[in-house]
Amino acid sequence: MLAHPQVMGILNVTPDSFSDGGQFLSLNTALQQAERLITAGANIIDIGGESTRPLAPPVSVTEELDRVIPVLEKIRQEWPVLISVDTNKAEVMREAIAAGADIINDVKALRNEGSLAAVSTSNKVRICLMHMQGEPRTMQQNPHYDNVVNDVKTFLLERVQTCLAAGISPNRLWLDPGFGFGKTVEHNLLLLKHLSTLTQLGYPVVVGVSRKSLLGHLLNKPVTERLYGSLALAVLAVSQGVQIIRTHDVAATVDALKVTHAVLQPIDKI
Ligand code: 7PJ
Repeated sequence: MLAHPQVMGILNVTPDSFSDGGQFLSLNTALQQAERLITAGANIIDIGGESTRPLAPPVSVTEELDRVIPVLEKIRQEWPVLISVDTNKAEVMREAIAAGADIINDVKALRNEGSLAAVSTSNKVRICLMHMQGEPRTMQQNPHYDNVVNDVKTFLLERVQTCLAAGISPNRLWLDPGFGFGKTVEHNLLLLKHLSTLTQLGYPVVVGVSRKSLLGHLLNKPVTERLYGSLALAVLAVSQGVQIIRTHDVAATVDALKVTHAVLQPIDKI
């Protein structure tokens, strides 16, 4: 049986995220949004307390914990959904795991001090290792690769090896090429075209293209009008074996992936 693709709904609890910043700051608003995502069919809720926008101000550990942990605890109490925490801080990882997070989603792929030890406090939490070239503040200035597909693959395999050497079981690892993180439009398109190079590695692959500037460039449309483009890329990704789509628009993505999956799965009757 081909696994059904999973939809990871984005729950930003930041005042400054690029497309929905500031809307979900209070606990109640965050929970209402979580409920909307779950009702729309999200399998995973990805809670983020720090924006990775190039010009976003840094957030302290305490501030990030205050934003993320109460929301995580409440969702854990109320719904049986998988919970992911989008963070690159070891302290936030530790607290999130202690509060019952199922997945740590790290745009730094556990390269920050203490992160490997933090995710090792559990022997079951999943880890999404994402590729990023450079640092959020400067990553879009002049991204360069010899061969973007190969370079991203090599980086992710190196991070996998580091995790395995630290005793993390391979079935806990997910990979993500990190669309928009130190990549030109052409780099993003090449990665999208060759996603099977990553899915062939045998780890679940996550793709997050929802409303991103790649779509803005291709469509010349603002963030509020990038849904159809986002759906096209989600379908292209899943047709190459991607198992998890990270998105703001859960209901539309769930439908798009349901019909995609119906075609992709083995059909016995001719
Ligand atoms: C991603 C992410 C992504 C994973 C963000 C945004 C920017 N985590 N966190 N993959 N993007 N795993 O949502 O536009 O692509 S923040």
